[in-house]
Amino acid sequence: MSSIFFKKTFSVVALLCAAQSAIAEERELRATSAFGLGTTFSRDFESFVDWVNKHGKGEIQINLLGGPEAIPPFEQGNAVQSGVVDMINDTSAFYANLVPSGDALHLAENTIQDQRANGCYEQIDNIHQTQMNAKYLARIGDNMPFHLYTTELVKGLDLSGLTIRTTPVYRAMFSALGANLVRTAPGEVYSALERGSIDGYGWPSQGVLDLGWHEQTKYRVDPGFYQVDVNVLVNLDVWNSLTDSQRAKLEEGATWIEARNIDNIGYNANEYAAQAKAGIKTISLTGEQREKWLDAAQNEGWAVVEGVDPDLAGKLRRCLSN
Ligand code: 173
Repeated sequence: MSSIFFKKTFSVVALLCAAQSAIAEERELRATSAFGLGTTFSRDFESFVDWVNKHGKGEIQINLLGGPEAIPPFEQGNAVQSGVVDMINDTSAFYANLVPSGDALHLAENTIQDQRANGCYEQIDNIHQTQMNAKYLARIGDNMPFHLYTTELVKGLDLSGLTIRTTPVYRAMFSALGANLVRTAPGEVYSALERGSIDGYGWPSQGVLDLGWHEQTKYRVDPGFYQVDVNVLVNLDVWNSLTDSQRAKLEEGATWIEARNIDNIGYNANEYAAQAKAGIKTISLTGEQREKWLDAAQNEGWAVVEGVDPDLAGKLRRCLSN
């Protein structure tokens, strides 16, 4: 009798312990986004978070704390590096202070799927690990080019006399074409346009209407150039402290969200139509001007990365090209 009692007590205790250790094993990662929650460049990240929270129950969860109001956009790289947060959704242009060669990412002509297949992903991951103590988990934004948007009619390739809002993405190109540059976070663009302190801004194909900037924008210059990189990064110490299975779950979510990058082709078309409807006129560069515009984008862009690290620039250029 006493032995049955013992066995029963033992198994109840064992069960309780097992349940407790399962609970203890669930990890919660605290995350922020450099872009406003609910806006274009956070939406896919929010879908990724929902995916992980649904498929990672009992194992890994993500607590999305907020956007630029939680941590200023240009500070989020430092925050994930130091472990103030565990995960961020951010573009390399906003953490260029930490990973200067990250400027290569928006120069990519291929997709993250190509980069995973040709070994480029490992190199990019390695740069993030060594330079900013972060795991490069996912890239969102493929198939979305950047554009110049203005309040003035731009004639040809000459941007002299125009003050343009930039980030490191457009700096080298717009400066080579003669523009005066002001670097601002996205949150300051609307009021800068309203005040007339800028005559235009660089921004991707998507998101202008989302932010209400169409009210202050007259023109978009075509063609677009480069390719958006919005990256999901995880503090490296946190990444290393996860179990294999927790890491695998996050990687599965990364593959899932990256597979949706292809949808951007259709979204771009919708966005251009919506911009036209909102009164934004297109300035289309053609022929030689078009070639020079695109050449300025690529050549000036790569010159920056070569200036940071010529050897690395060469390696990245090979694996980010078609
Ligand atoms: O213009 C920007 O703020 C910028 O560099 C960027 C990069 C990726 C997505 C959206 C904006």
